[in-house]
Amino acid sequence: MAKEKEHINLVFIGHVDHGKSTTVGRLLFDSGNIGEQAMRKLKEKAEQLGKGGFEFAFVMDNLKEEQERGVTIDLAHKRFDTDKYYFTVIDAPGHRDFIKNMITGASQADCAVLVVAANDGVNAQTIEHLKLSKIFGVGQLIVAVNKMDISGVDWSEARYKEVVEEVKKHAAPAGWKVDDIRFLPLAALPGDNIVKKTEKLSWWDGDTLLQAIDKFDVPQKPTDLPLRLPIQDVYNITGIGVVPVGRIETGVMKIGDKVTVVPGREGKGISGECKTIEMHHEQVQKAEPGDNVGFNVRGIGKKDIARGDVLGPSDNPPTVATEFTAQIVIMSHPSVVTVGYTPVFHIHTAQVACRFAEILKKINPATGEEVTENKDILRNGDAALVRLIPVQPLVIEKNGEIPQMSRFAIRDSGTTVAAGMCMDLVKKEL
Ligand SMILES: Nc1nc2c(ncn2[C@@H]2O[C@H](COP(=O)(O)OP(=O)(O)OP(=O)(O)O)[C@@H](O)[C@H]2O)c(=O)[nH]1
Ligand SMILES: [Mg+2]
Repeated sequence: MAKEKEHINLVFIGHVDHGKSTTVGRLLFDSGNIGEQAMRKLKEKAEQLGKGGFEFAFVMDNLKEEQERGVTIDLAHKRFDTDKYYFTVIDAPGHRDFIKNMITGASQADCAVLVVAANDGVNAQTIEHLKLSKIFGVGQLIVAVNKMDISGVDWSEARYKEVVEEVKKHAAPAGWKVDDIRFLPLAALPGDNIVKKTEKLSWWDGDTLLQAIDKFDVPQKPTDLPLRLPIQDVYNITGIGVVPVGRIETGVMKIGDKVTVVPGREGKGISGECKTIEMHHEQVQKAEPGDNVGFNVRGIGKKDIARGDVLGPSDNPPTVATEFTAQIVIMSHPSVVTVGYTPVFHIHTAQVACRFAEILKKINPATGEEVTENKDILRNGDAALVRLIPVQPLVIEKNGEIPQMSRFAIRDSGTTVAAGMCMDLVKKEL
């Protein structure tokens, strides 16, 4: 069997209306991933709705409301193949009302393309997305300066350079290494420099968007970090016994390993030896990050562990926290967040209520500066450093040590109200 192409999750982010969906639609169409016929239908539909020019955006914006309003609301995923990679392209919304969908998209992605309209330049959500993509673990970034055709920009190299400098200025405080970001100009609507080079940008001798995304590095599997395997479910299978299942976040699991699952039913952890590992119904000797596995551990019964527990090596078991400090962003809370608030936190496979014990610092997300007024009240858009107390034992790790196990979403009344990551914690001795 031929080796499968490497897979990359790629999210398109940026300010509302800067042309993310149009860029994705163009990329799919110009590379032959969407037929002429389908494209003609979308064009007719866009014209019927009085949204001429949105036909490429409609490739990703499939919802009726999205098409009528000409704005992306929810995430759309599409498979897209180049000679080198197989991408899952994720088109995120730019409008700030739908930021939680953007965050979900960013947390699923390895790499991002930040689309910035040349006429508009850096805008509120350009800055916010630079930050959120970094917070939620996007590793590599391309900045596409779009709408180079638009009147007033007229393919100007000087304007392109201005926008590049503007983005660089905001990328550094958001945590990006500016020298690692790649920049390129394009015009998504007419289709210049997406797949085809263009004479209109005669001064540009760099990559097209397609060439640029093919130069992403394959995301590294965090095999050098300690093993962390959040349990998704536990089955009892005749002939094998108890089979917990889950996806390996970090590290490597091998048959014969001495492993410990925490907190476990008793809250003290439970240990055993890994006897079998199964993936896609086949027995394997070892499993790595990203692998979904079922396994059997001698010494662990069905009642001993449950969803939300985490498995690790017995000599370096996962951390159970009695409290933790986190950096959070409030995204869409119906009112305000204050001390005492106890919503449900979603961390790996765990769902645990945590109480806001203290607001340590309120931060202006646009500048990163501390805000001193109304320090005790957090509203939508606010960032903060807070101290949190889980109401029951919770496995979480510091972002500086195992970032994959540090990120969480806070949900309340069916929506994501905030997101964040653990910066420090008080460890429970088991
Ligand atoms: N002139 C010009 N217009 C463009 C270009 N790319 C996109 N547009 C227009 O910009 C508008 C917004 O395009 P979208 O692709 O929906 O923008 P978006 O970033 O996906 O918007 P949201 O998802 O709602 O944040 C549409 O009218 C497009 O036709 C371009 O290269 N040149
Ligand atoms: Mg869109």
